[in-house]
Amino acid sequence: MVGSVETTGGPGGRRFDLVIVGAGFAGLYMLYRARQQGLDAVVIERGSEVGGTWYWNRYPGARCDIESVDYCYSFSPELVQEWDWTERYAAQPEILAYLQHVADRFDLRDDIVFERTLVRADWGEAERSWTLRLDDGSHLSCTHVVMATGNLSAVKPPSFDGLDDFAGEWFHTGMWPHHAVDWTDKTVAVIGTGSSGIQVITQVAPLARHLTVLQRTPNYSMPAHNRPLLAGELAEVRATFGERRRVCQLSDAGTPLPPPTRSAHEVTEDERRARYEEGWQRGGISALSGGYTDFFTEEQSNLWAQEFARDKIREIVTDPDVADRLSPRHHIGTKRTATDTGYFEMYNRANVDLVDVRDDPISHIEASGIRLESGRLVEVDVIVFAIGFDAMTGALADIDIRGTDGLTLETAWADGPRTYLGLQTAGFPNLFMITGPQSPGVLSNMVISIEQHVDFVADCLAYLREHDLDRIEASEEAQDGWVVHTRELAEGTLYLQARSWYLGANIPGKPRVFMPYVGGCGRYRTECETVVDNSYRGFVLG
Ligand code: FAD
Ligand code: N01
Repeated sequence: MVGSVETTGGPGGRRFDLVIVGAGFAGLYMLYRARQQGLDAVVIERGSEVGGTWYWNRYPGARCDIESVDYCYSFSPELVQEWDWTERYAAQPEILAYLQHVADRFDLRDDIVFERTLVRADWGEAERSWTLRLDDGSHLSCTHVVMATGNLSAVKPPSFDGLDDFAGEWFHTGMWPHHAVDWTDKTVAVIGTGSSGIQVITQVAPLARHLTVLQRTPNYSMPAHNRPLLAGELAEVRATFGERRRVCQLSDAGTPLPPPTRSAHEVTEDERRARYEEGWQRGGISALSGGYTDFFTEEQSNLWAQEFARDKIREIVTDPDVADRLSPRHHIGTKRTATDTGYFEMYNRANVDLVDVRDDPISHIEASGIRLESGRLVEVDVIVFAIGFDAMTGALADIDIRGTDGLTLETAWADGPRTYLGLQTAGFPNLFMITGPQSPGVLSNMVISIEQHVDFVADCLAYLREHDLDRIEASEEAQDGWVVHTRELAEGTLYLQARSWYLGANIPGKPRVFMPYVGGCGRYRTECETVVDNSYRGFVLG
């Protein structure tokens, strides 16, 4: 066991009030809140350090796409004042350093067990507690468990035939090694053009001898216009932080940008293009999506924005054939839009090739490289798999979770996740998820959503103690209502038309169910507040 917390003792292991799984943004803040309430709490973390996403995703170019001053905690005014973000969009080392600072500053490490994975969790109705089994065979038990296991923490494995025969090095962006990778004189292939692929391509192309990008689906990417933050800007943000944060909390996406007020149909073509251009010059993930109210709901409105984005690609990429192959056709925003620093420009370099693996898929990997179905061999020294994650449900599916009467989470979610508010699933009492499916998490600035969920859970645990209660479970009825509500909201959007990880479409055999809540952070927060104001309506307390 790495860490000073003793977890053994008795047949079910030592008993805690609360076990938190995961030491990313969510787990760290959950531990902080639990400590404030005097709970006996422990965090179990697979990695050997805090950070979650920012511990695992160390690939070159990894950085956030929500502005640093908003992609951070708000719970400590002192922390807000003392941490100096250096760039508009912080890079992975800086975000990791921030989370390490949080762990140290609030003395959280003492209650974190590193290098241990939760493999099984069993609810015991008689004892009213969870028994948890870790990968080293040790057990512990607890009254409540919080899964802060992350939405993008279970990597999609590179299950290509022949990978073991590959003579070179290979890496997955989501499990990047801690040592530096030497790209000099190397021929490199990057598989995947999601946000991770786009970031890594931009960094590796100038360093490698040759880079081949294997693209299955072209992606939209907005310029980040990343730059150093000036001292004056930080001071201004700090002076108005509370107000800025409140705006984020009540917004749709958890950012301070003013929401659009008009449909794209209400303006002339010139006005539309001027507004898109203004967004492009401002940059960031909502450069185009923040333009008009019907961007996500109305085909023509979305199409106008798509055309603008494709025109930009044609302007940047000098070879018209390459530009055409890089031009996405899906509704913009319905797969996560990337942000970049010079991504499309990379295809003007003589050492970069684009290979289409939609029409000519990867057959297998062999000693010298990647063999396509046509027989073509892409010979490389290094392969980077930027192929994504089993998103939203993958980390939970990796744990054998058994609730009342032995009901497994696998069975309960066989046709897709079913939750109440994305916080609990009926049949799994006292088990909470942070930013679970059917909550706004992945469609928002996740730190805003994480803080809101952690606050909900912490306040709920305090309420239970105040009322001398120790059991809480979502009712089937409330859950059914929430699942229908979430689905109906999504049905009014274009999201359902894309083959995205939001829909589970990137994982063979995964049920095609749109998993996030599209109603926005502000609306969702109000829904949660109403539940609390009505004595946790929809939950059964005992
Ligand atoms: P995570 O950070 O994923 O932490 C979960 C932790 O749980 C991990 O450390 C994992 O090891 C641990 N764990 C999981 N299962 C187990 C188990 N069974 N036993 C023990 N430990 C376990 N979001 C944004 O809002 N803005 C961004 O700009 C942004 N950029 C991103 C960039 C990348 C490269 C990626 C992959 C994601 C990005 N995200 C972004 C989403 C990001 O995941 C969240 O913002 C946030 O970091 C999630 O924090 P978390 O604590 O919920 O989960
Ligand atoms: O993963 P992805 P990601 N053969 O699933 C391709 C966050 N994030 O790690 O689209 C060939 O988006 C796949 O192709 P297709 C952010 O939320 C944020 O890039 O399925 N190709 C796709 O191109 C993001 O959405 C940042 O046809 C295969 C790519 O691999 C989420 O994390 C940075 C393939 C996977 O893209 C996930 O991003 C990084 C195969 N067999 C991540 N399998 C920021 O900038 C998959 N692909 C903040």
